[in-house]
This record gives sequence, structure tokens and C-alpha cells, in this order.
Amino acid sequence: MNSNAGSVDSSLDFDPVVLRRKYEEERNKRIRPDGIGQYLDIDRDFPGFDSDPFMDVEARDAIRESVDVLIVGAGIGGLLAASKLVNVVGVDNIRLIDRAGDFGGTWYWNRYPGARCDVESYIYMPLLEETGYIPREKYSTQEEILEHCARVGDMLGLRRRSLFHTTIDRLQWRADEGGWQVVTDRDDDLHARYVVLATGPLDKAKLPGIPGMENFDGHVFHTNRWDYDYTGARLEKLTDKRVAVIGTGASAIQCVPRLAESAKELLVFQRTPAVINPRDNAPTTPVFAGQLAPGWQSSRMENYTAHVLGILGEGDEDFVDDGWTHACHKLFSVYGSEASTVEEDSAAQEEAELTDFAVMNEVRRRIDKLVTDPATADLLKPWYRFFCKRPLFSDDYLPSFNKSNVRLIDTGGAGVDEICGDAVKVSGVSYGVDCIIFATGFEVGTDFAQRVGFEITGSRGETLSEHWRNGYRTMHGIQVHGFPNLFFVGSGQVGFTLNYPEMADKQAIHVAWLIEAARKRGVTLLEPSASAEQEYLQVVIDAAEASLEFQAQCTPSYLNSEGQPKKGGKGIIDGQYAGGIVEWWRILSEWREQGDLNGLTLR
Ligand code: N01
Repeated sequence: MNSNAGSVDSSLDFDPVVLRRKYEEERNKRIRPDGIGQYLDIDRDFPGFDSDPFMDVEARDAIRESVDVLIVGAGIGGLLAASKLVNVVGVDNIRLIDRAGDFGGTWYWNRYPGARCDVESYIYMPLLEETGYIPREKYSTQEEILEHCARVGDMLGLRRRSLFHTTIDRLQWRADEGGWQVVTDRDDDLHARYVVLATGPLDKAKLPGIPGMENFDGHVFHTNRWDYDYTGARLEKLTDKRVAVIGTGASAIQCVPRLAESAKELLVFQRTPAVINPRDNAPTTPVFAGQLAPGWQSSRMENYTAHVLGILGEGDEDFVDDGWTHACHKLFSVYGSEASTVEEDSAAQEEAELTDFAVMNEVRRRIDKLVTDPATADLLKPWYRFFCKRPLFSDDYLPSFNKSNVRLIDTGGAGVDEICGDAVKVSGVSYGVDCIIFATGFEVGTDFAQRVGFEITGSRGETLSEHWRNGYRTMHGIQVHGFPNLFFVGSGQVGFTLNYPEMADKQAIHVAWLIEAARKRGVTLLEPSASAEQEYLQVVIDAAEASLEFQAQCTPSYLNSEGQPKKGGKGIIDGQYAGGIVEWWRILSEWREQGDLNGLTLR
């Protein structure tokens, strides 16, 4: 493809100038000065919205105990941290705490109909070789992943070490004890030498601040606390109901097809259309399962990551071989060789933009093929670059709009105006509904304590929210100055990846290595120095340039802090190390190989 930004290239079947202008116009409709401030804090504004509808909370006695390691979070990150500590380092005096009633994290809470993981199950589901489990399909259902998390927890003997339905009230460094004091809502008082925070990056539901929503006359819930009492287990109670879904992200596009089959009337309120790619799910075949040789899962994970980061390309062996890897082949092929001059770099950027336009044209053409009504098809078309919002995969979301009981209510980028009585209002039109389902995603970039529900007070009396008031500051994305013996697994300033468990796995390996290194040296306190933290922050900031430039031009979403990304921020992308997980892991591996724990204070 020829690059000639600014003028129309006759070899192209589209006009880049027109598309560029259209993208900008659409973005401008959505940019809001309040950014992430447009969303409500559920705990403050809608208390009770995040209680557990799935399992009853059982009474138990308060616990007083000291442990070597406390892991906060029993989802995939917590399970991986525990597996490394138990199996690799041999630490077995551990405790897990989770507000959920069982293992599973996000897969415990997100039980909406149609919920599946859109990353391949063979690389996403943790410890498949260790458990000997082979997923049933290429993309697993929520039920299967939840079952598997319990399988892992039980295999590791973690159930008796887990306090479920338990919320931390306070986590405080106790210098006199050389460890952390943890106080919970069940009156537990625990003391832990080390704490691992595996609280997940997308955990706390967020609600948009739509005027009048507190007075809605009908029933309301969020996708991550699906109310099966109201809908019925197979949604059979919705056959006489008018249902509104607000939002068209990953959660919405999976539950909309199920609701479309059941609800009397389904109204889908859209602010920004999603990028929907083909799914092509398939059952696992005996031939596939039979050919898996030892070590297959980690090599498959690494192969996938190399493809989606553009390290490997179309001609290379592609184990996962799916919509993610194919899209990355197309979009990253222009970056094949390192640009050595400013002109070469700018030519590569232009080429990348043209390729992106072409890929997005395919996405838009598919909508025309699948949606019968041309006006609805037009409204469903996304006008931004492929990776501006999280790309999605579905074969049944778009055809749902061909059903006579389903209507798309497009809000022209402005969102729902108001909720009034039993109606959702958009552009002066009231749509009466019995039920509103918020598919509006999760808090990102807010204060850490607001997201996890408790404050952490470190060795200098500073809270973590204060320490991070201007953005994340960590050493390697794992440790924080002023917070000794505290480790992060599953989020933060680590190298970017599309496969969350791979990130959590590598963090868990590093944490286990650190705890083992402390043991070998006979020390009980590990804390990064202020300068080591600053040094890593600079690495993150230096790597952020290109990614931030891209993000800043994107339509707003949780990925770019609602259109306000900043270097060293607290968002999903601007909070990460943009150099990618492979480079990040190289930095950490070399640091470990050095063997001197450079940058850590030991006592
Ligand atoms: O949340 P989202 P999600 N009026 O933030 C809309 C993971 N995940 O739960 O795009 C009307 O993506 C908002 O509109 P806009 C995955 O990482 C994975 O769907 O901001 N609408 C958007 O459409 C995913 O990315 C899986 O303009 C309003 C929606 O609400 C992440 O979780 C499945 C509005 C929020 O979408 C989050 O996904 C599920 C308003 N005022 C989740 N305010 C799989 O593996 C917001 N919206 C498949």
C-alpha cells in the first residue's frame, strides 16, 4: 500500500482524508471534559449494587493469626501467585482473602448470559498442564473457567486457606512486627510478613452519572451482578418484559444475543459502536488434545504474545491462529524493520494508518452484510482506529438487530440523557422499560482505595492512594517505595499484553523469586528505594511516547482514560509499560540474573 498522507492515492479504494475527518468528528462528539469523572462510585452512590447475588454469606468465627503470605484476591492472579509460592518456593503458611464466595475473580462475578472469554482458552486458562485439564472449546464459557479456577484452588489445597466473602477494611504496615496488619469486615485480625495484591484490573463496576437514575421505577442491575432471580435462569421471566441494555462493550455484545432470544422487547442504548470481528469458536478435537507435548501451554502463550506484539508475523508459525493474531499481522506488518530516520518513521506511521483504515473498512462491510436494515447497519459502524477501543469478537451480536423485538437506540455519541420514571430518555424521546441492565464496564484510573475498597498505609504513614495521586510509581510494576513486602500481581506498570494470565504468571514468578531470595539471604524486609522506583518510572515514561500519541487521538474509552491519557498515568494503557511484556520480562530477568537485588533495601 502506498502512503501519501494528505492527498488521495488512486490505488486505494477509500479516501484517507475523508476517513481522517470522519474519525475526528466522531471523536469530538464523545470527548467530555469530565473524563473518568463522568462515572459514579457505586459504593458511594449506589450501595448494595455490588452485593453477591450468587451465594449466601455464611457466618463464621473471626480469625486471629500470623501467616507468611497473605494474598488478596482469589481470581486467576491470586491462584497463580499461590501456585508459585506453594510449588516453587514451598511457602505453605498462606491465606487468601476474597470478597467473592469462591475462587474465580472476574469469572465468579461476571455470570451474565453468554459470558465467555474472548482470548483462546488454551492460553488463557491457568495451569492446564498441571491440572491435566483440556478446555472443551477454543473460547470457553464463564461456567467452564469458573469450574477450572475451583479445580486449581482445590489442586493446590487452597480452599482451607481461603477466607471467602471477606472484605479487607484496613491494611497497615506495622514496623514493630516487620509485617502487615490486615483487618477485615468479619473482624479478622491477621498479621502477614508479605502481602500480594491480586485484586484484578477490571473489578469494580462503574455506572454512568445519568440524571434521574436513582429514581428509576423499574428493576436495575449491572452485568457483573446478573440478577437471575429477576430474569430467570434461562431468561424465561423476560418474555413479558421490555429490557434496556445500556452500553455496547464486551459484556453487552455477549448478553444482547441471549436477551434478544428471550425479552419481549430489547432496547440497546449505544454511545459508541464497537469493533466486532468474526468469532469462529469450535470444540476441542481429540486430535488437538492428543498432540500436546509437555511444555505446550507456556510455549503457546509465548507464541501468541509474539504474534500480537508484532514480534512474529504472518509467515511465522501461529499456534493460536485466530482473529487477534490475524488482525495484528495486518496492523503491525508495516513495522517489520526498525525505522532509522524521522522520515522513515513518519512513513511507517502513515502506512500503518492506511492499513488500519482498510482493516476498519472490512469491519464496517461485515456490518452491512449481517444487518438487514441499512439505517441500523450504519449506526452500528465504528469510526476510529482498530485498537482505539478493545476489539471484540462475535458471530451473533450483529444479527440480533435483525429480530423484530430488538431496537438499537443510538445516542449520537452523547450517551443516555436522562432516566425518568420508567423511561430512558435520548434526544427528547422517552423509551418506557421494565428493567435496565447496565453493561457499562469497570472503574479504571480512579484512586486505588476507591477501586479495591480499602486503604493501604505504608511504613512512612503515607497511603497508597496518596503515593499514586499523580499516577502509578512502582519498581518493575511489582513493588512500591514506602510499602515494604507488598507485591502486585495482575495489574499495574507491567509490560503490555493481550493475555492477562500471562502477565499475572510472570509477576507471580518474580514475586516468588523475591521471597525466596529474601529467605536465602536471611532478610525479612524487601523495599525498593525511592531512586529505583523513579528509575523504573522513567523507563515507563520513555516507552509511553508512541502509544500515548496514538491513544490521545482515539475516541474515548477506558483504554485511554476517556480521552485523557497521560504519561505514567493510572489507566489500563497509560498505566502500563508500553514496551510490551516481552521486553518487560527481559528487564526483570536480567535484573534477577544480576543477583544483587539492585535497588532494593533489605533488612
Ligand atoms: O465495559 P466497557 P465491558 N450512556 O467499558 C457505555 C473485559 N471483558 O464490561 O463506548 C450510554 O467496554 C460505553 O460507551 P462508550 C474486556 O477487557 C472481557 O463491556 O464509552 N452508554 C460502552 O459501550 C472489556 O474491554 C470479556 O461510548 C454508556 C459500555 O458502556 C472490559 O472487560 C467480556 C454510557 C461500557 O463498555 C470491559 O467490558 C466482558 C452512557 N452514559 C468484559 N456510559 C471477554 O473476554 C458508558 N456507556 C469477552
